[in-house]
Amino acid sequence: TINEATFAATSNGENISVKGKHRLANDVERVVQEHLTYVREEMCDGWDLIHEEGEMKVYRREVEENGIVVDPLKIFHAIQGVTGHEICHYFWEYQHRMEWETTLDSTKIIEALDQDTVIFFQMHKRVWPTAQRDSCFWSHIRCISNSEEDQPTWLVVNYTTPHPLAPIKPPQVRLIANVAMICETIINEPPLNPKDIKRENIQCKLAYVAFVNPGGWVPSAAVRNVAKREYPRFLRRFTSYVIEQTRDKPILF
Ligand code: 18C
Repeated sequence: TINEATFAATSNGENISVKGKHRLANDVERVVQEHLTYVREEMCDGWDLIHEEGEMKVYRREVEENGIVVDPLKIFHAIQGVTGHEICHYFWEYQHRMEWETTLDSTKIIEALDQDTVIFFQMHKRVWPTAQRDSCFWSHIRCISNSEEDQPTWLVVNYTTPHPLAPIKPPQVRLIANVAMICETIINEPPLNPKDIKRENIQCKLAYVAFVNPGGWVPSAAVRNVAKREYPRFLRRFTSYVIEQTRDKPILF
């Protein structure tokens, strides 16, 4: 459907803000919907289970574009004692990032588009002997209600965008990322009164999806080794961090 914002965006050839919608609102909407469709697709031909650890399963599909590894990655996990809202909150919020992210030298917010959407500029740790990577992406958090009875789905999407405050400065190489964290909350043996739900009754089913293009040539074997080691390490560390942070706090549904 063509709405006013689409019309404004196409008629003058660039994205502008229309009636309270920010200039990237259409982009955000499209990418969120793509992730919601993609996450439900069956894991069939071409997907390899590259790592399994308790409830965590890491899948990858080997894909190269012009000799550059751009392997899509999907991780499924189930975490006891936390909600999808809590997982997404800690994944999205800037002030917690450096406490669980081990692959960054720095992170900063360069623009807030609305209360759920900000633009980050990040400097990644250099992996010797390849050039250092940086990234610039919008980051959006959202709650989607499915029905009256079910807990809502929470998601965060991080998607590369150019920005005047983040010019590419060689020797840094800009990586291109399209990442989603999509979470559902399950309540096991729900007590009659919802107020009596305890952390032991809840579980978060999580899907983490990443398409990362390193933005320039790096040896395929090196990228695949780093990815195979670093993604499970990230999810292990991040989920333990959320469990630790929320343990004694009221449950955030
Ligand atoms: O999703 C994650 N973090 C979010 C918040 O920061 C955000 C990040 C998106 C970018 C992800 C891409 C990271 C590539 C970093 C390259 C440097 C790796 C450094 C390793 C240091 C020991 O959404 C969690 C992200 C978890 C990232 C795990 C690392 C994945 C590596 C992917 C391969 C890319 C290769 C490029 C570098 C060349 C390496 C030989």
